[in-house]
Amino acid sequence: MDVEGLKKYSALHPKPAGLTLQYGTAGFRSKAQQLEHVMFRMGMLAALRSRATGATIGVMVTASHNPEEDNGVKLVDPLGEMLHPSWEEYATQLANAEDQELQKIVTEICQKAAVNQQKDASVFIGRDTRPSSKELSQAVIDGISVLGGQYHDYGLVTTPQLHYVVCCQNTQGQYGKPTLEGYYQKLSKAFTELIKKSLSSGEAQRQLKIDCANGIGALKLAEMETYFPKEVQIQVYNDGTKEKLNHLCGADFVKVHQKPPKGLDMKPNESCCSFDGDADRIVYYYKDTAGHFHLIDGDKIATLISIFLKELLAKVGQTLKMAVVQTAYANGSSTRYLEETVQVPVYCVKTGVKHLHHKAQEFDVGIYFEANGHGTVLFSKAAENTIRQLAKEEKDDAKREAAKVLENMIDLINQTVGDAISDMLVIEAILALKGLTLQQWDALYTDFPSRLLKVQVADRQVIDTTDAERRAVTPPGLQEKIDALVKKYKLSRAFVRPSGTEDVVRVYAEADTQENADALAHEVSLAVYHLAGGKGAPPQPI
Ligand code: 16G
Ligand code: ZN
Repeated sequence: MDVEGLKKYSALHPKPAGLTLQYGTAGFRSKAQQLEHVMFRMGMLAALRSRATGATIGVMVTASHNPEEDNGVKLVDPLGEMLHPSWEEYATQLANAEDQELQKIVTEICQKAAVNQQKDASVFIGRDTRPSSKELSQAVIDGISVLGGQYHDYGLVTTPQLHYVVCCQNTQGQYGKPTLEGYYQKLSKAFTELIKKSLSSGEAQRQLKIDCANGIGALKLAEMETYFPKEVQIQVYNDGTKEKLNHLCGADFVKVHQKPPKGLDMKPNESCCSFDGDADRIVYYYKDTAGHFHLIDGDKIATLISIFLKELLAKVGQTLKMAVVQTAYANGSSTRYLEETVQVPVYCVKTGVKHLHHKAQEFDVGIYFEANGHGTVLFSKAAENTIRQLAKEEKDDAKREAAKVLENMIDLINQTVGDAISDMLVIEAILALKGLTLQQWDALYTDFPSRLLKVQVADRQVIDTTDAERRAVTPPGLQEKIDALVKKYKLSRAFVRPSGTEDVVRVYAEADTQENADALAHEVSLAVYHLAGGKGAPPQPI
């Protein structure tokens, strides 16, 4: 280790005294000015992780749907997955070390994780459009360089694009070319082939309005435009030239507030969707002729994809094991519809992409979506090989054609992580092939009324949960109280969990009517406030 270099560079990126941060579900997130040292150190950690795995590691500088003033960083593992949990702890240790302890902590990590410091290290870097991102990614570069690592800076990319290029690089091109051009070509080729099939069955031109949250999605859609088939017309709104990132727009805003974003004029029955700030989430919506807003969230996206893939798998005559993975936030109506009508097994896991991804890997075809619009589909290697072979060699025309559609779906889906651009193309292709309007898609099932609230407590970690966060184990008495409250309402369900990204406890409730869902959520909030050390004034009724 270049000890002098380390001293010099860490002095350039000093840690503010007394600041401790934790590598959580979304990596590190904070106000941008507090993050320079974290970026420098995550550059170092990526170099170490690269040496430990013998592969290229990704570093993405973004705070996703958070306000423009925030920023964040997360590491991407060799196959484009989230950083392995055992290294999250090293990330936290390194980020919180005092400047003079850095060398010692690096040596400790190398010992614990058996990192050979003589090996080559290779890191890919990407960043979102935040004003602070460029400088912060320079700090990442300093961290990689100080430990003698090589890097490639992709500059402005969506989070899923960075995951994609990392995966391509480490699979020797099997997943595609590790360039943005390679990404655009792969997706657009698959999409064009799918769309052509729908056009031959008489589908009209498709139109879609996209709210890009004033973020990176707008830039990347513009780059991709030349690759799109002309049959699909997209209009980009909130492209970042006028307004602030994520301000009153984007997938998170639309989902949380259940209303259209600012800056997108929506006529009745027009198809619209929103990306989030780093383009790894998507939700759809429309306004009906009476002016009512209809949100089509991640649960309904998972449902559409499940129906489509199940039909195709039946057509190719393969008994591949398919399942849907959700979190406790999935609307109960979606779970019921998937299990009873689509007849696909549904699993519930803890909040956070890594948990969903991990579970989905257990199946031949694992579809996972969070209600907030983050999700994708994973195909096992064996399933993929079978499908590709059938698409090439199957004698039965109908079966072969179905296998070809599946093959294009495999190529269109970004299997490394949820990807708004890829998901949008998947959805558009399915709607076109099935000849479905947004209204018909929306009508598959009706969401149960629900309410999501936040409660402030002194220490949110006093709440410990089990059963994929659906039951509280501590503080004592809380779950019993929730059970009693839930019993008061019909078709009801409620759970509480400490947020992984904000200093609050989240409360979720469903019931037969909106009034009842609101009342139940409020009563559960009061129970949390009283039993888990509420801060400030007690929660008010909605
Ligand atoms: C992070 C997670 C997201 C989850 C959200 C929950 C990743 C990449 N992102 O944004 O999946 O839905 O946190 O936030 O895992 P919460 O813990 O504050 O409710
Ligand atoms: Zn995001």
